Amino acid sequence: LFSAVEMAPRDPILGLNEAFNADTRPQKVNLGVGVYYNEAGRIPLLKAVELAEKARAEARAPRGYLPIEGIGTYDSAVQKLLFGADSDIIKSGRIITSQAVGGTGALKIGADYLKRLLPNAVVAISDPSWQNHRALFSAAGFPVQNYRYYDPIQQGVDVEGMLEDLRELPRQSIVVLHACCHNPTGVDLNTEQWQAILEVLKECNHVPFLDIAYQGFAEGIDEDAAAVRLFADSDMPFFVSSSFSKSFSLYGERVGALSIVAGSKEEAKRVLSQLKLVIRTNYSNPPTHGASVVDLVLNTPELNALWQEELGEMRDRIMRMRKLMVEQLAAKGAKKDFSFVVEQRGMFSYSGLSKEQVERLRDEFGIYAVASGRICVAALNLNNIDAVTDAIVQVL
Ligand code: PLP
Ligand code: TYF
Repeated sequence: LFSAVEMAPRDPILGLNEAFNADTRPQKVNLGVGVYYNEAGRIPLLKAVELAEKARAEARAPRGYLPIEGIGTYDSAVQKLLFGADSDIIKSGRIITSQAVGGTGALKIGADYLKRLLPNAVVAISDPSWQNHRALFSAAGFPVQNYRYYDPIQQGVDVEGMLEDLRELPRQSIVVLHACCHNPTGVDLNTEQWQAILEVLKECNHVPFLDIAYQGFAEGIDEDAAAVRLFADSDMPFFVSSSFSKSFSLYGERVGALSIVAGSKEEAKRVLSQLKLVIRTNYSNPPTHGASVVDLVLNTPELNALWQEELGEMRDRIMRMRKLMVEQLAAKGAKKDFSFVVEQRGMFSYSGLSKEQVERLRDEFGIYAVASGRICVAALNLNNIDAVTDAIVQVL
């Protein structure tokens, strides 16, 4: 049966983790995978999460099946975070939200539902994008194209190119957009640029699919949801996949959500019924633990405030690392200006290092980065940053 099965390629980023784990050099540093590490170099267990888990253990909650769309109070809390607590669009009943198995699971059920709704559509993703976007929409049966996004010369967004490419897509294409903290570049659209993109999407009847996996990592919870809220004010139907993997440091618990904005409350109900069919034939219903913890934190004012404080600390620490990296590289006489690193948002920096330089970082210094030159700034700390900037200066 399996004699002719070929070895599939490794995921380029998760594969890096395997190589890193196998590396025996004690000074090794993993700047590959998009995970937030604290100053001690560990994935934190947030205090708010710890308290919610304790309360949950003490309540000895039974583990029955959840509804197909997950925990209702969790789904409403997700809507408030994304659209704003006083959002009119929530009150209108036009949004449906379903708990999902991480942000990836949200993209997957969204993609599968869209395949039923628009079987002949084209999907467009940014160039570059999180590599799983292409893989996931291709696996759902869609042809996947790129739209121009990152301009390496200006280290910014090629908005004109992006608008042009979006206009040239067939009408009613599905357009995947990073709502904030673009992965891998760390370069986001500003408000005017979002507005211009929105106009073109509307004109072409495209279906926006906003992916927000780093809410709270750029400026703040509300600020980082600005694009989602702009679309909410537009009357357009759209999809939002969201994730708590990073913002709650709950990577392995797989906590995310898919929200869909429809034209009316009545339409939204029918859409939810169809989405539930997709979920039922996929994993039946989502797991309880992670979403229960997030539900308790978001819906308990003191825990919510504590979580926001902890998220703010993560955001501030990343910014300190960006600044320190730029200062050290300049002080050490790097043959390149890295000041753009402080302008980039979220966990990543598109460093501009070449594939060969990334290879040298790994082989000679035990420093792991993605071949594209993407480094995870959230993995830097006061113990490893000197070694990292020394090594970068040497490979330049
Ligand atoms: N979307 C983007 C842009 C991401 O960077 C990630 C990262 O993991 C995800 C989605 C997936 O999130 P999750 O780990 O919750 O599946
Ligand atoms: O881009 C990253 O590093 C994160 C983590 O298949 C990730 O989004 C990477 C690859 C993957 C799943 C998650």
